[in-house]
Amino acid sequence: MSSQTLTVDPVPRSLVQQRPRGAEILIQALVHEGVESIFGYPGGAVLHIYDELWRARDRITHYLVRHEQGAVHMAEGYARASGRVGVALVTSGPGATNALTGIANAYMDSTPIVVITGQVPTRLIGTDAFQEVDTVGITRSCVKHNYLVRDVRDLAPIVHEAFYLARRGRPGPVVIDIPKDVSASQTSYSRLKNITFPCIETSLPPDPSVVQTAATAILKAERPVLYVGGGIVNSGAAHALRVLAEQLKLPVAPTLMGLGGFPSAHSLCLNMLGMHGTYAANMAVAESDLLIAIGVRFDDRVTGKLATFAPNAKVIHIDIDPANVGKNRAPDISLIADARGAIEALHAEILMRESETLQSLKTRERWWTTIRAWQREQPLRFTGSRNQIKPQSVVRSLHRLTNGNALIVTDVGQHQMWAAQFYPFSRARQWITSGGLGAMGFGIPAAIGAQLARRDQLVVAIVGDGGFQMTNQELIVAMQYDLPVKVLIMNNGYLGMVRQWQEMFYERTYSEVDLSVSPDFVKLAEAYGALGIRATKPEELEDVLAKGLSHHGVAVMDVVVSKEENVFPIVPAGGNSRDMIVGIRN
Ligand SMILES: Cc1ncc(C[n+]2csc(CCOP(=O)(O)OP(=O)(O)O)c2C)c(N)n1
Repeated sequence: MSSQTLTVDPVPRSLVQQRPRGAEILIQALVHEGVESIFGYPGGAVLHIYDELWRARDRITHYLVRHEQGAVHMAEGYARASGRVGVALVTSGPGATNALTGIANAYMDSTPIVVITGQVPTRLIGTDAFQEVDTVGITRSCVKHNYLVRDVRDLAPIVHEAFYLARRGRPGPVVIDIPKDVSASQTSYSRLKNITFPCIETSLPPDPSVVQTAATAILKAERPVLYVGGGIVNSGAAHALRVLAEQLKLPVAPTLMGLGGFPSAHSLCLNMLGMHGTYAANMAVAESDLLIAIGVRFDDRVTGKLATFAPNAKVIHIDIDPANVGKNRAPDISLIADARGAIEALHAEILMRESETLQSLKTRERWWTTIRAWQREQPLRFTGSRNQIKPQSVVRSLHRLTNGNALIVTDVGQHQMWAAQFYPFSRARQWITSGGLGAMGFGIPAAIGAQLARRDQLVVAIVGDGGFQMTNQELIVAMQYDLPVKVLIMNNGYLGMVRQWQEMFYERTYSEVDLSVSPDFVKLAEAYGALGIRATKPEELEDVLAKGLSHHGVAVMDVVVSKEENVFPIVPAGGNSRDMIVGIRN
């Protein structure tokens, strides 16, 4: 454990003289952190904060969401698209509980956000006061850190520490719970001193002796695979990864969260691995003798049955978070370091070993022959149709019409997997999805947050007809603040992913997955003032997509797709690559 010193800007003299109240100190600290946007929803416990926010509206823009879950997902989308810390502000009690899904989602996907929650006055805490919940207790297991601010003098240091913790090392959500009397009380405020606090994540450069051992293992391996995840995106390691992969012709298998961290169309890319991964990626991992795991956590959606995952492989695990290493699979070599620094160190070490590199490249040829055969044998494919729109072809058309450049945000379900499979990504932060938590309702608000962060990009939210009905109320936020997201509904009339499992593993007992009674999504879009258009036949698809994508404002494209399409390949839960079902149905 090391000690870290954090230097923060002092609070201006003017504030010291005026004895500002907590709410003003909070806003000032947020301004110092560079916050320009807050997604939030007011209530009794945060009235002082909203009062100050109004006064500070030329420095911080507040985006009034329509449900607190939306606020946190917007903060996540903003953070994931920009690499900055997203901020959400909600009231006590129901505000905090509504925010919980987003907080848990950010925790699972290592997204840096700060969530400020109001709390009942300190004297009422523990009395079951109106709108009281134990926010610190409720969020404990799904935050990187949380605070209950009991004294206004602690407020500014806590805010700065919260931002530091949210973005540092493995990023994640930090909650600051502020009782109403703390935001109201004034303090004579002296200059902030440096803050020192213990820190478990290392910022040291990667251990050179471990780098050497890892380089040796990589150079000696006959069937290595780079298994890379969201850590590549978070640490800005995409370029370094590409250099290393090309240096040794290493096959790259990204996780769902790692998509975009390595170009999907690159000849070394095997595309996604895991439950709905490609045959080649899953077979390569199954047959590999060395897994170079970077910024990943051996999630069960990747490993299936852990005991039989990559059974013959040695594992090098590189991660900034020591808690991640060895959690699910004991590594042979572990390197606790930032992904980018570690990859660059490996590259430099390998550069010095010319003859071993040549030898390694020779052995790689045989491995690639095997991999290419798998790719030829079982490419990603689907059966086309003349009278029904196939969901996979929707993604292919979207890719073509956006020149592969759109920032894609998805909800959760079959459409999410088809987007991951059929939209080749060319850059980091081009793909935003709810991976670890799999939270339906993520897509629309996250896309709105991403659009705010990247006004220069075309942002497309791909959602199912189920997920659309969870958070479509946030479309009015996109309208109100002129954030022209495009929403593509893959409308199959079912909770498709659940229906697929019921078809495959529950003898087609379709229990409570029928969504044929749904609102008219085109009219609903129009009710929000957005463009609403629909495609029901294959010949309408490209026109509808082209019209929706080129619309200047918010557009909702309701694409009615074949109802009982399945996502393949699929490795049944708890199985392994040998149980993979690749079959396509006609
Ligand atoms: C909040 C939440 N509730 C339930 C689930 C379980 N779940 C996973 S996928 C899915 C179906 C999604 O249906 P839809 O949004 O229509 O997308 P599709 O699978 O049809 O593409 C459900 C219910 C979930 N992931 N999140």
